[in-house]
Amino acid sequence: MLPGIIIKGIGGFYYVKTEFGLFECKARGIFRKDSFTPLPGDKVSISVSNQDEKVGNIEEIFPRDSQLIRPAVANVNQIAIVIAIKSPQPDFTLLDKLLITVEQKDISAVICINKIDLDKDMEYKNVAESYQKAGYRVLALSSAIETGFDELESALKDKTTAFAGQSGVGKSTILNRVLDSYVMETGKVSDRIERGRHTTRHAELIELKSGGFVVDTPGFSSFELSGLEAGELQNFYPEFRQYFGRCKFTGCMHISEPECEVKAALERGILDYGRHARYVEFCNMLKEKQRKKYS
Ligand SMILES: Nc1nc2c(ncn2[C@@H]2O[C@H](COP(=O)(O)OP(=O)(O)OP(=O)(O)O)[C@@H](O)[C@H]2O)c(=O)[nH]1
Ligand SMILES: [Mg+2]
Ligand SMILES: [Zn+2]
Repeated sequence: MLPGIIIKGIGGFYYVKTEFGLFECKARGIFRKDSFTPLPGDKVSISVSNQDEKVGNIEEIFPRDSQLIRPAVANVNQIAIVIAIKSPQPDFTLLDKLLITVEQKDISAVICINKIDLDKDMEYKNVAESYQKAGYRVLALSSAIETGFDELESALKDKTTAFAGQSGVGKSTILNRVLDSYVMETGKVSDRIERGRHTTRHAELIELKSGGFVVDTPGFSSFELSGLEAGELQNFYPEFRQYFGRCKFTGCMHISEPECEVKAALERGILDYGRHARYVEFCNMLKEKQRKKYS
């Protein structure tokens, strides 16, 4: 038995990276019977059926530390959330929802503010500060003027990082630069369709020379928070945690309660207003959802 990691799956075959190279594998029938699908990122052990042709079978899949749904990838331990400072304008609602989801999955996040070449007024510094206050690692990048890549490369080293974010923010361009070769399709979706190119992509782990893997993901424009209630939302704001248990009311939601430490920190400028305002918005949205469900 040989340990390995599934890099990608196409048409019933799984490509497994091992210390003896890449093997083309089939999954044993037992997985199909349990309707359990192996995913890219899965740690597996394979039996080799042909050493020369590098063919084998997946015999065992080890428990997953994490699982992303869209795209389906296992064992991602970091999400790089990419926003563009301009073109398209940053969507902070989307960014905060992504951060909440990442916190729910207990995966770490790094925020990449891209296209800073377009940012004549250096607005990105304010954005960076808001999220640094929340405890996040923030990188400023531009593929156009080749800046920020040393920091990005050190953030990626030895991790399995999925790149996520709105369409057109530059995820694939960043990855092509990091991988030092043209691997990902870039450009506007409409251009790709006009060129008649095949746009559906399978999630694939791509190995970095310096160690670690990256996964590109197709962009999206919105999604709904799921699997949480309004009362729990605060748990997914790392910057609120230090105030837990210090507000006057037990179960304080930090919205309109008196003697709230989170709001006091907001007034002192320690916490970011925008982050809090969107938190209130999400809370109301989740409450409304709960109300509809139980009425
Ligand atoms: N000015 C500027 N343009 C950039 C930069 N990075 C990417 N772009 C452009 O932005 C457009 C979108 O880039 P992509 O890398 O395809 O964006 P994506 O996030 O992968 O988009 P989807 O795959 O649709 O989710 C392309 O036209 C790029 O040339 C940058 O640093 N500066
Ligand atoms: Mg892309
Ligand atoms: Zn409070």
